[in-house]
Amino acid sequence: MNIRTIFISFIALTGLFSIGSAQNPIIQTNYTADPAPMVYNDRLYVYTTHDEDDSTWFTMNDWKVYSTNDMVNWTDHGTILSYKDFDWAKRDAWAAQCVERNGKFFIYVPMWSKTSNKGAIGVAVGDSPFGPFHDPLGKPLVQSEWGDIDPTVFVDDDGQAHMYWGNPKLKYVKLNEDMISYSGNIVEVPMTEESFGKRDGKPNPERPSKYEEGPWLYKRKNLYYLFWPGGPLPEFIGYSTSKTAQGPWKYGGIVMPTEGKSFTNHPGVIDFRGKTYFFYHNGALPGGSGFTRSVSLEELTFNKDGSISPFKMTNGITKAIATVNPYSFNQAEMIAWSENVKSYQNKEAGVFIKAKKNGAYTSVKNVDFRTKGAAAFSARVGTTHNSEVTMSVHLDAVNGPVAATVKVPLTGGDDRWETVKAQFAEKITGVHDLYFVFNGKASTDIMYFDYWTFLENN
Ligand code: FUB
Repeated sequence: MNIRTIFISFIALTGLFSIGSAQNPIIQTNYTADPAPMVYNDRLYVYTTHDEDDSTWFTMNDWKVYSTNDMVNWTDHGTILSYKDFDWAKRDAWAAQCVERNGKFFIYVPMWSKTSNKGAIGVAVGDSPFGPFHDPLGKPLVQSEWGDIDPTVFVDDDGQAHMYWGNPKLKYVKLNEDMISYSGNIVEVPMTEESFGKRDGKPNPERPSKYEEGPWLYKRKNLYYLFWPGGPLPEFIGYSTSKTAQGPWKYGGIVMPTEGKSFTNHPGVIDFRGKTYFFYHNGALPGGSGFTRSVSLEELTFNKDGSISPFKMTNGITKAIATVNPYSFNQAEMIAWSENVKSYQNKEAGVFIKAKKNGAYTSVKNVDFRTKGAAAFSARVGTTHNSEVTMSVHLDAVNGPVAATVKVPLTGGDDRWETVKAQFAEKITGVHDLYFVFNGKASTDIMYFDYWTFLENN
């Protein structure tokens, strides 16, 4: 019996078929929030903030970036910037956005300034989506008053860039071509009912409309959209439109009603390969809350007149739009879904993952073994335990047929790694989802895993 026959028998026995399971939240290996998507070289990146584990406040020290080629498998590129990279900042690495212009990457970041003791917005510049980024100004780009948070930057077709930001006020500036300075004054946007809707509940002079914070500027068919979290808390996401990037804005309605175990939400909207995607956050991961949030994703569709009908949070996008090549070196931190796995980074391995419990697993969707099929599997792994630790590769379900099992060597630390190999009795061909299942007797940190690859048959 070959592996394909085993799999078909397995399906017949269990009634299970490889239908898409939950894909939201898209990142399970860290708490992430405030998603800011960017497309570069036909790949979709999402920059996120990072809620520290067990946070009971917005304890946030750094920013991360993840990317995908297929909308379901997300590669963790690790921490790319921290408030510590800015001499003038002392905490609060809050909602950021990165944009590319002329081959340079500009990330706009709000932080608490130790010089003014107020929030302020800085900018860092890098030569790749992952940086390294540096602060070219040595001081904030914008420092107006309390509430200088949540920058969004949009470069228009004519080259003019605008940066909007603010809580509770909404402000903008026209950025210069260098993207690290601006022209003219900071403009305060009138918070009218017509622009941002009539606020429910008790009148709040500080917040005369529904607008709270976290704006996201986006353009479609010559219409500008501002997406923003609205109040009173817990936040929903609303939108306003305008014929120019500077307003006047017209309230459009609710995009995403309040939902999902977090009293904040945050929009990020982007076009990618002919579709529009809407990123947001909630508290959906185990241990999730308003201070331990997680980034999720939906497809965004527009009505014929450009308006948006409200939609709810779902299980996410389950169908991959491209396949994964198993014969490349694939990072262990490229994950469609995982349980009880955390990601880390160090000098020896870059970003890698650790299985925190016996039975922890990661999955990778839509892996194309082609017709020749795979003959062998290898992976770079290690453990600190001398009791038996194994990693099994299952096909199409976490308890699906086992394609390969490797014994994980005692390397003694995640700064020491070994590459292990497994041969198959039978070929694997065609398209499969892979499940890497980690087993060992220890109560925590079962093993660590850096990358994997298959060898194609001749
Ligand atoms: O993540 C910290 C703050 O919470 C953000 O800056 C706001 O938009 C809200 O999500």
